[in-house]
Amino acid sequence: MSDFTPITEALIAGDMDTLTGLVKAALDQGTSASDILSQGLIKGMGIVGERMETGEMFIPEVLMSAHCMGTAVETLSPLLAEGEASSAGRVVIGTVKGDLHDIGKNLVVMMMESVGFEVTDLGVDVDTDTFLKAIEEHKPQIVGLSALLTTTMPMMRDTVEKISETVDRSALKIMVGGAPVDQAFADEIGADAYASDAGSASKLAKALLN
Ligand code: B1M
Repeated sequence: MSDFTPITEALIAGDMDTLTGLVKAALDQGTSASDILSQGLIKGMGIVGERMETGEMFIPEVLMSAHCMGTAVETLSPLLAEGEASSAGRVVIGTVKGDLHDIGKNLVVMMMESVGFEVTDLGVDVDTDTFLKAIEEHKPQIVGLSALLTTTMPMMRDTVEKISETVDRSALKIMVGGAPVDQAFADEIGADAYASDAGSASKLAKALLN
C-alpha cells in the first residue's frame, strides 16, 4: 500500500467504522503494521494537533480521533510484537500528574513489550507517591515518565527528584519522553535517558540494561 491518506483522513474525521475497515484491508493486502502506524496513524494525530492549535478542531473531535487511534493501535499491537520469549527486564511507566495524554505512552508500552520487557503501566495523571509505591512493589530496572504538556514538565522534574531522594538510582534508570521534552531537559532534570519516539524508547531501554 503506498497511499495512506484514506487512513489518515478517517482518523482525523474520527470515523471508527471506516478506519477499522481500511486498517483491515491494508493488513489483508500485506501492508506492514508499522507502516500503517507511522505513515497513516501517527501522521494523522500530528495533523489533529495542528488543527487543535489553530482552532479548526475542538476537544470532542480530538477525543474521537484519539479513541480511533487507541482502537487501531490495539489491533496492530500483536502484529508489531517481535515475540521475544524471555524477559528483557521490568519497566514501570506512566504519564505524570496533571497530564491526561496517553496515546504516545501506550505506544511506548507496546514497543517495550514487543521487545520483551514486562511493563507495569500506571496510566495517566500519576502522582509521585504512586510511582514510588510501584517501584517498591515491582522493583523495575527502568521507570518511564511521559509528559505532553509544557505545564506538566515541572511535575516530571519533581518526580525525578523524589525518586532520586528515595530510591537507589544505581539500580534504577529513569527514561523520559513526550512531545515537549528533549535531551537538554532530560539532562537538566537528571534523567538517565530521553527517547523521542516509541521505537527508540524500546531500543534505548535495552541499551540501558546492557
Ligand atoms: Co492535548 N495537547 N490537550 N489532548 N493533544 C497537545 C499535547 C497540544 C500540543 C495540542 C496543541 O495545542 N497543538 C497541546 C499542548 C501545548 C503545550 O503544552 N505547549 C495540548 C493541550 C493544550 C491540551 C489541553 C490543555 C487542551 C484543553 O483542555 N484546552 C488538554 C489538557 C488535558 C490534560 O492533560 N490535563 C488536552 C487534552 C487532550 C485530549 C484529552 C483531548 C487528547 C488526549 C487523549 C489521549 O491521550 N487519550 C489530546 C490530544 C490527542 C492531543 C494531541 C492532538 C495529540 C497527542 C498524541 O496522541 N500524539 C496533541 C498535539 C500533538 O502532539 N501534535 C495535544 C500522537 C502520539 C503518537 O505522539 O504523544 O508525542 P506523542 O508520543 C510520542 C513521543 O512523544 C514519544 O513516543 C510517542 C510515540 O512515538 N513519547 C515517549 C511519549 N511519551 C514517551 C515516554 C518515553 C519515551 C518516548 O519514555 C518514557
